[in-house]
Amino acid sequence: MPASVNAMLTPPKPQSLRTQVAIIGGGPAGLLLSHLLANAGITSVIIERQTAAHVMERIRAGVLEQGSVDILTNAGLADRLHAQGQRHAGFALAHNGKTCRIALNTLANSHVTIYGQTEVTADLMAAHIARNTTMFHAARNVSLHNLTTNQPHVRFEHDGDTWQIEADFIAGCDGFRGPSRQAIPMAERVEHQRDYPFGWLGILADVPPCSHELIYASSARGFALASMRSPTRSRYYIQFRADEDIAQWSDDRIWDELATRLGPEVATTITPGPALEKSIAPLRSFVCETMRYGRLFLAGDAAHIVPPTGAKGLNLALGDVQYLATALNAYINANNAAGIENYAKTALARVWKSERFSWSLTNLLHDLGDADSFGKNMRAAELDYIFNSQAAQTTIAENYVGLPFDDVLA
Ligand code: RFL
Ligand code: PHB
Repeated sequence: MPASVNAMLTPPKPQSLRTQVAIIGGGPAGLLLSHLLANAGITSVIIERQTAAHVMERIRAGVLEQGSVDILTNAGLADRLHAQGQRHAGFALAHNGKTCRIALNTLANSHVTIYGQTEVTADLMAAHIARNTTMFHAARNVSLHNLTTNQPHVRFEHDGDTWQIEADFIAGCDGFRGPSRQAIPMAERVEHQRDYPFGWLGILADVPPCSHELIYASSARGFALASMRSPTRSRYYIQFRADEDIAQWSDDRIWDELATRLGPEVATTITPGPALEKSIAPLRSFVCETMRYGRLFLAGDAAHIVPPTGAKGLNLALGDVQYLATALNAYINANNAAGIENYAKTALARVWKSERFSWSLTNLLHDLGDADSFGKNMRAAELDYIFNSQAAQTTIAENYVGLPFDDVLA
């Protein structure tokens, strides 16, 4: 990171600050929330555990729903997204050498946009640097206090100093492992969780994608996904047992495995190349009920996790933030408390539907390691049904492009 950027990120002293909304976590959810609040004339401070460079280097998601594109466009953040994002009107499901195209445009009258989370984060960071938002990076020992009073605060250590941020509200945008959710007493929250005995091994390479649309493949050797970032950059994933060691997977072995799992026809179109990045991610479904405790509101991965099969995680995070910014704006600028009262219920209703879709697509397409043959036959029958039923394809298309938003103020 250039020194000039670092200088702009350095917050002003003294060690105590007052703001309207203290935002814990400077990933996509926290960065977007701060931006939407600033657009409504509301001040915020972002407190992030990692360095700015680390946040901007994360690879992660690649698929934006049109609802997410609209949120970013209305926020004035989408110039590069519109110039560089690729619109996809469909994607393919593959099974036993056959493929079925899910036509998003004809079945759900919409599409998705391929634009990496890395790029979304870069656009958000650029907007904050231009705005000179107060952001603390590399913050340590972040803790939340007085959440059920009208004067909550956040404490942390930064650069050898202890800071206290006094706020009217705190937004917990600190991902699955952050402190915000843990600050809600156990008696006030219920956590619902499903772990899967496998993860994904992802590979990023500067080679042309094997197909102009994404391919989600169910094979006898497990799931594989062919995705992309641009016409010259590919992103692939394979299902990976939880007890496997990434060191055993050379680039060549991954390319061979992808060719086997994606099937002989697709295999001829795969261009292998050296990995720019290789990583593993566990798969998990998780929902925290509630998403509000006093003056603390959770958004994004801090409140819920979906397995990446449905491409929903980032989209849900941006959706929560849209609801939360609307709710805080109505309260702070128009003295209307409906949004902050409705936030958890409205957001969770949408979250549960995306949880259902991500869970069902994960179960359908992965090798679940069943002890008997029944589950395997159920999955094969369901895929066969989907391949031959427009009604089933429509259900998938409708969920994949993103479900509608409710009015959080209603
Ligand atoms: P993030 O991105 O985890 O950001 C949380 C931020 O909080 C910081 N933090 C703390 N800050 C202060 N104090 C602490 N103690 C803190 N602890 C943590 C973290 O450093 C971080 O900067 O959550 P956010 O903003 O809610 O965004 C969520 C998305 O990142 C996530 O849902 C997606 O990446 C999920 N996901 C996908 N989503 C999609 O919509 N489409 C996709 O195609 C898609 N593909 C994926 C994915 C996630 C993947 N992995 C790696 C889990 C593919 C993969 C492989
Ligand atoms: C990705 O390109 O990283 C990606 C695409 C679709 C998914 C998950 C990840 O479902």
